[in-house]
Amino acid sequence: MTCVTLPDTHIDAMLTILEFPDPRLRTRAQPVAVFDKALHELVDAMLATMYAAPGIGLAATQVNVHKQVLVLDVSEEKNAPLALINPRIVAREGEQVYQEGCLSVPGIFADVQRADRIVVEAADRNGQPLHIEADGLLAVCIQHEMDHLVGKLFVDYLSPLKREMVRKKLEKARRETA
Ligand code: GNR
Ligand code: NI
Repeated sequence: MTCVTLPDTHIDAMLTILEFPDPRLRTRAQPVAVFDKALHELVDAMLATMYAAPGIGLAATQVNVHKQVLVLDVSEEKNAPLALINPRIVAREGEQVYQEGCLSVPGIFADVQRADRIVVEAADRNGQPLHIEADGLLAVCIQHEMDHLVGKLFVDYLSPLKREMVRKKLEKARRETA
């Protein structure tokens, strides 16, 4: 296992993923201003953590880094990594319902309604502009990850009663593995 340098800390290439109801998941991420080596190392560590989980996306918020950084790969072959920095949705259209999961809410799956098609403006890891027109799973994943950057989780779309059931189920699962 190699080590990477992150801003003001040294941590393993595999980053620790925060789990609901950790209050740090409610933090609003700050825009990235400098596209430096530390940012590249963060992106690479997030991709490694996402692939290892395994997951199709990961937001910096989930690894307790509160910058507007997300990574994803919705390809079958897991060979299409994408990093979006400072993403903004500039257009949205239609509705779709998808059964979502989240690495921060392990073992829980629920239907969530989101926009069917979105247009996203972002920067890539070098600060170059990215323009992405997404539909289907890619659109779901980008919206799910962008929610993380504003402190929102997919379970927030469920009723308070269901969310409480999720919290208790995770608490019980953690007790049993402790
Ligand atoms: O791995 C993931 N799968 C997934 C499935 C349906 C909808 C959204 C996702 S994202 C999730 C990884 C994750 O938690 N990203 O924040
Ligand atoms: Ni998630």
